[in-house]
Amino acid sequence: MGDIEKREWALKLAVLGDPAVGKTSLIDKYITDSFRENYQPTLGVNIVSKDIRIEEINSKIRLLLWDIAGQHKYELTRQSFFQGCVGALLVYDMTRYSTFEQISLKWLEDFKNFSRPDGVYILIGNKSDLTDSIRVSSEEGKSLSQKINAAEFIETSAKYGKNVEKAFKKLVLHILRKSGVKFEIN
Ligand code: G3D
Ligand code: MG
Repeated sequence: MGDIEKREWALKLAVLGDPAVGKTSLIDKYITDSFRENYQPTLGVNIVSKDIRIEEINSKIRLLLWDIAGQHKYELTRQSFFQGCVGALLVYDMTRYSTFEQISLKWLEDFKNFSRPDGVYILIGNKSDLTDSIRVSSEEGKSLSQKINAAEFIETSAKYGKNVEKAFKKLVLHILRKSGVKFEIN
């Protein structure tokens, strides 16, 4: 099988959303127990890399996950933040409605304006474990994801790791498929 594995990819992905929605927690949960390299914040972002295998297409992929470290600095550097970015997780906090509204008002706009025109994004409602404080229903999330043409809608809990791996994996699969690689996404 070794010689069949000829593709190697590096994908730059952004994790976007208002402060404290759980962007860094999602990334931390995702890369725990895996090889990781931390680049110290320079331009107001944290960049973390993770190497994964995608069995569906027998390929190795290096993910570069870009995480906003400071809101203000991000405003100044967002053009370089998005340069070469092929996908994003658009994250809101299910317990704070304003973070949900900011997805279409701000984060999707930025992604569309500054990243590649064929960029792929998934809508993420995070903190699904806080069941008593949920202010954004699953129906509203689903409905927004359809309205904005998100590739998927996934509710996650970074705290308990629920659907975290799935969210990143799906984003990668949708990007690969959009780039012309043929396989099924279940
Ligand atoms: P950010 O990177 O988007 O700014 P963080 O957000 O990852 O720093 O998370 C902000 C706060 O939300 C943190 O709490 C973090 O523990 C919490 N949080 C993130 N994801 C979840 C989740 O899925 N469930 C719950 N219950 N909490 C979550 P603190 O108190 O450390 O500020
Ligand atoms: Mg953070």
